[in-house]
Amino acid sequence: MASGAFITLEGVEGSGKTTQSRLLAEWLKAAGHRVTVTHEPGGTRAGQAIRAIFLDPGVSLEVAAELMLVLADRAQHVREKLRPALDSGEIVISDRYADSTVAYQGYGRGFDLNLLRELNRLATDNIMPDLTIVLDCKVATGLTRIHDRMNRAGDTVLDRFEGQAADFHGRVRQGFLEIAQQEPQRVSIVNAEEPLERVTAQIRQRVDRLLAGR
Ligand code: T5A
Repeated sequence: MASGAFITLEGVEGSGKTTQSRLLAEWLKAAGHRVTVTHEPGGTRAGQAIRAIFLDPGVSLEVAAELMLVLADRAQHVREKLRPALDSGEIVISDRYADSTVAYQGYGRGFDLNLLRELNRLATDNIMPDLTIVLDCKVATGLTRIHDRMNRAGDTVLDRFEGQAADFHGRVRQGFLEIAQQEPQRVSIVNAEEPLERVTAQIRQRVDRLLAGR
């Protein structure tokens, strides 16, 4: 049985997961916790290779192949990184995890949700987060942030998911909201339209509650 705490951040593109994962880790470390920050896909060496194919807009993938890739990434990630860190008592923060598969490949691509839950069970080895924060914002807000970030970096190429139509991203957003509705004990929604500091404060409040109850 894992003894650390497992926190995931989920949400649509550009909702602020990467930024908030970093800020949360800094805050927890300053409070004396041992923390691992990681992400999916790509949290391991094998995962980095998978991520490169998974996101490459020049690679055409059948949706079943897309699903298998992200599950392979997770299976490796859990066994190589997440479980050892949790077993050693660390707080693990993952930028995306199993809920992303339900939202993107289930609600977005149309895969059977029960089948995805079974496959997730295999990939995760039954390790589920103690707390999941869904950073919820309008699809347009997130995509505008991505475009602004790309402009600042002089980047012009959207990845395979960023380039999907708005209705795909709308279904993904709906997926996250429904997951939160189905599992209110684990999943908490934070309004990611709010200014950065306000979002950070909301996340800290929920993490404080989790840690106080342990
Ligand atoms: N995927 C993944 C699946 O299809 N199935 C799966 O099972 C899994 C695990 C991963 C892709 O893979 C798909 C989903 C994804 O499409 P990725 O590159 O890891 O791709 O992309 P994302 O996880 O979507 O991460 P992004 O970097 O695109 O977005 P973030 O992390 O949500 O946003 P962040 O923190 O980088 O912020 C974006 C910009 O907005 C600003 C930041 O400063 C930054 O410039 N920002 C704010 N601005 C104003 N107000 C706020 N509150 C802000 N918060 C952040």
